[in-house]
Amino acid sequence: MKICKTFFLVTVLLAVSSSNVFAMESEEQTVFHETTMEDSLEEEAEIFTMEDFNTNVSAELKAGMNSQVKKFTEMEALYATGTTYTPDQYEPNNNSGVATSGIKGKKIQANINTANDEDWYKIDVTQSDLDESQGLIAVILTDIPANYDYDLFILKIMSNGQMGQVSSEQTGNTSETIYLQGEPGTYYAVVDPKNGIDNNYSPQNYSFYFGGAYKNGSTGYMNLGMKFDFGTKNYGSNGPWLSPYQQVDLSSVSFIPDQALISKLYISDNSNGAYWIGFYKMVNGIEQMGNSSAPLDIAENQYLAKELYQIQGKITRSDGFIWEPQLRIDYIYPITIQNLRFISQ
Ligand SMILES: [Ca+2]
Ligand SMILES: [Ca+2]
Ligand SMILES: [Ca+2]
Repeated sequence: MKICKTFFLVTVLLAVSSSNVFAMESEEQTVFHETTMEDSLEEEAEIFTMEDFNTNVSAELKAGMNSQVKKFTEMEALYATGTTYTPDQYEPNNNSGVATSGIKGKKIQANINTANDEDWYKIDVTQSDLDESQGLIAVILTDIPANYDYDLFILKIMSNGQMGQVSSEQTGNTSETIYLQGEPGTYYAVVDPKNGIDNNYSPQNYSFYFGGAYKNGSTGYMNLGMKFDFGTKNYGSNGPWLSPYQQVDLSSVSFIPDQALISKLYISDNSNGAYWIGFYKMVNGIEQMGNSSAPLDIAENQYLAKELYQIQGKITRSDGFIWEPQLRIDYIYPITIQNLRFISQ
């Protein structure tokens, strides 16, 4: 990529120096028609007095100034009509020696704002980073401004000393996404405007992420507004009694990332504190004895978090016990363009 860019620049310089821009200089002399002051007088041409001249010119100038002159403050207004212009806080970073570090696992905003700009990022990946993300690294370049085309390159000195490179080079402002089976070490990521496109730079930001391909999240305990009123009952040897279920549909909520998998599922004991015997909490048929705050007994990372949840209680004796369960879902989710909004800046 670097070689291509340098070669391109050299080609342009050669093109400029080989064409003789002075060759077209004209040798013709401009010939003025000789009109004397006297001729003018004879032709009775309209002549302005010096005073008129001054007045007219200054009026024209004034009119011209008012209609054409732009103030510097208006230049900001031009940007304000589109996406707000923000300087690239990570500059200078135009080569590996000054590459920006400290961005691992974050979603950042930066921009390609001059013809020669390219943005280098340096990321040190550790074994524990990889352990947290199933060994996978995600690198995502998105929100590329409309009508521009930036590409994404990943470089790494491999253990044998050779340079490894992988790239994503979609056309247009299509997002660039690379998933890597990671190994510990130093990676360089480069956001590079595609060559051969005029004015391929913009003050508008792109978004960039380099980090684990999976992240953890949690809904926290959610009050579902459910009440299970078991009344005053003693089923004794006839029990236990199974309540009707109540359900909550989380299959299309926006506060849980798409494709999230349940890592741990909790159902709380919240209640009015009345006496009970033999109380069991149930979520989609998974049972847990009352007074347990442990996660439910389900396999980790195998069930979709965005699901329909059916909740029931089972009880042997109730002295007016009312259960008001809260549900908590801990999950793991893949870093995709859609899910980037869950990543902090
Ligand atoms: Ca930049
Ligand atoms: Ca740069
Ligand atoms: Ca591209």
